Amino acid sequence: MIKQLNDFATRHRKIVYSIFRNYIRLNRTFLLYSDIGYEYRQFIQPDTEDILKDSPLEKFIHSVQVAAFGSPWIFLSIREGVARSRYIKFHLDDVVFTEIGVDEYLAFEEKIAGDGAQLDSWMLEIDLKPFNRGFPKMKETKSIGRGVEFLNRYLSNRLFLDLEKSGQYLLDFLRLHHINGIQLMLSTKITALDQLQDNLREIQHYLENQDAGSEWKQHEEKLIELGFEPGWGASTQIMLERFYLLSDILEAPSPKNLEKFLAAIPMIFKVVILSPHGYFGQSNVLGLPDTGGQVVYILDQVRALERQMRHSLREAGLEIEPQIIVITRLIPNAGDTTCGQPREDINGTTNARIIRIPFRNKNGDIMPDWISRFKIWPFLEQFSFEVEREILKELQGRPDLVIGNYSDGNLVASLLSERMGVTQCNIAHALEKTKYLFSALKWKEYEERYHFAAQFTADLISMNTADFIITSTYQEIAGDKNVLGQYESYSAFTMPDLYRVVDGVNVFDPKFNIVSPGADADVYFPFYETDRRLTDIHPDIERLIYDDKIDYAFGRFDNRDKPVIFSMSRLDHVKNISGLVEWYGRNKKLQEQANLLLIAGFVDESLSKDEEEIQQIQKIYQLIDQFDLDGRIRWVEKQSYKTFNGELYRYIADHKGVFVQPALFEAFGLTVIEAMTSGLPTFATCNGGPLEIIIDKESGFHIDPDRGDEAAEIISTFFDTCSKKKNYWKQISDNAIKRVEENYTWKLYAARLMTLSRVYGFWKYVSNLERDETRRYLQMFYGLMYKNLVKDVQNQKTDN
Ligand code: UDP
Ligand code: LCN
Repeated sequence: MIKQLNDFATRHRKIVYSIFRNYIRLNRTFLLYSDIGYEYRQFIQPDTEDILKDSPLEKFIHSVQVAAFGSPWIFLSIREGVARSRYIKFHLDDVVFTEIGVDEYLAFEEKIAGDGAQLDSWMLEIDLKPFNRGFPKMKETKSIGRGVEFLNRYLSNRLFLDLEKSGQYLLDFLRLHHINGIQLMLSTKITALDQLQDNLREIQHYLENQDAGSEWKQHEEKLIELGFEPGWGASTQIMLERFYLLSDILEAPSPKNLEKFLAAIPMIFKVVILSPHGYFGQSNVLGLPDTGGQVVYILDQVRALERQMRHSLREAGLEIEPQIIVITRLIPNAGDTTCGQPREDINGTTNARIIRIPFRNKNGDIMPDWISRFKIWPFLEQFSFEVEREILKELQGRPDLVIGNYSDGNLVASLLSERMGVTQCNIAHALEKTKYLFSALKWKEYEERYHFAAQFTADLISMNTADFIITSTYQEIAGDKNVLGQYESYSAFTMPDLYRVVDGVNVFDPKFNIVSPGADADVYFPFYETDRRLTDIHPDIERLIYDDKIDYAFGRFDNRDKPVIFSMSRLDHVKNISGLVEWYGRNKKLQEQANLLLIAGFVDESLSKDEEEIQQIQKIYQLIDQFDLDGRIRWVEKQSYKTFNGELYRYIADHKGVFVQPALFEAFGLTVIEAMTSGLPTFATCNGGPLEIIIDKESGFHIDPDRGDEAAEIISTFFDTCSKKKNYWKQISDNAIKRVEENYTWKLYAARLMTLSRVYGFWKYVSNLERDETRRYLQMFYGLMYKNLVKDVQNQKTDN
């Protein structure tokens, strides 16, 4: 590529020179992908058009992610495709492109971004690459997020190539499992691979002559005699299937058989789910600052997991109740929520519960109030110790799987999994790094408010200690052809004067798996399923939308016959509810076509304790005034009852409304699938998960939050088309319902998560020793970097 580019530059020196001089003249330190493309398009004139069209330069320009300017140099980070970054420097006078290493590129960024103080100083470089050299990596971008499939191929290959050694691992692994003092799967009677194969033959022969429906108990004596302990199956048929599978694997392993066999081993009985920050409760919490989809996700996840775990334990012939505990923070001053209670049983489960453990200050005093997720770092280590003690007591032993959520939960999961030797799964929900422009490079500017230095350090640690990582979409890992993935953004970045990451996370690592969540099918279902509808609450819904006397709402609709444009979210800056108000305000036609209904935050500023929320409240009022939206907008405070909200989506669908998700960035977007499955045509941000959830113009519409006028136009055109084409609204609505039903369900999710836990549990066992170096490196990073950064957060006053 570089050679072609330089050849082109030699042939068309003047054009290349002018284009880059043009960029320099803009006098900006950094230009991003979109600006680079825009300026380039402006440059093209009739006399240059033919030369530039499809030229190496044009391709190059389209691949630039960031251009950093320090005249006469321009350093460029380019992305040749998904997850494939390279770094180039360009000298304006020489008109020559030279490929450089990531370290040189990042050093240049540091130099031009800062105040120059760090010039030529030594920088700590974080490089995980040498530690991962021995570990298998995927090569194809289409494999990203399908790590378990790759791992099964790799493991079965290893078994195939060296049955002696790998088979012994498998045998040892099968002797490892026990529950409540009962040995499972294999006993110590079987010590060698040959013996296992012989005994497998014998037990198969024996069981083949028994009634397929007969149970373990009836054959216990024979099974035990041959070294087979409980856990193989509830019936002879199931046991036989599993014995056959193991025999096949030991003879000619295939990835499918290996996955199927590992997925059947009963090894997950006790699961701990960590979600420290926010208000974690089952009622009255949604829509509060920091409390949204993560809570909904975890509660639905727990219900689905418990069902799935119980089912697979029964299949394995074990009458054992699965145990799931969600660990969160106890907030003594929790208002009208349950977050001040140390325990809460989870509705819809038999055994799962929430356990709350307080944050403490340095003196050991309990922190009484809610603390923003950006400021919780000083409390996590102490929290993790208390959590460990509580878990051991509660579960009477170690858990089999620890699942972290968000940066804080994932860090605590790392600490616990290291201390307890348990498989660690991470779920990020919404990494902050890509939400804010240059969040790492300009970390100092963000520090006082967001403390990204501690957060990104915690992320790096937990991403590298995790045995496996679950994401909701592909783009969360590796973005798309134009946009950097959220995890990908951790592969190389710099925080000037702190450290430079040259290899932080590799998205080709098989630890990444896409397992998308769903929407609770009992609550969110299509509007036309009339038998299930909650028509009794329609008067309450109507009051919420139309009654201008209720004090938790602002505004009213003059014309009730118009359909409603509905949006609901927390009132964070990133959610961009104020953006939606502005787009609506600027489009008179859209105002004629539909009313705007918002559910978000508080309408009374004095009730909010969150800085960002207060700013958004003020901004929305200012926009309503500026565009004189009286009579067309209705803004209701957060609504935390999901049964009510489920019926509200459907009520709006009854009246041919639509749903808009205008976020500047949305990691996944549960409201998007809730609205879609209710049958609402949905317009959602193209930045993040919705880009993947919605197929544009088929099951909904993508809108670009940076092009608000265009977004408003897309919505307006939709209403136009609906008035011309009788079935249009129904067509999009049906497609939306179908899209969610086929791709986003909790049943699929739970089965997949359980399979992953077992396969990665085995992988952890096989590769444990080889990970010691990484563990030690990360411990040092934690001790010397993270703990210091935390002190800085601590030194700031913690008043939310
Ligand atoms: N939600 C709610 N009431 C509100 C705002 C949000 O019940 O006032 C719910 C919403 O239905 C969804 C969740 O909170 O289930 C928000 O999840 P999403 O993934 O859309 O965004 P997050 O808040 O996690 O960033
Ligand atoms: C957090 C977010 O910001 C959302 O985009 C997700 O849908 C939610 O968590 C659940 O994962």
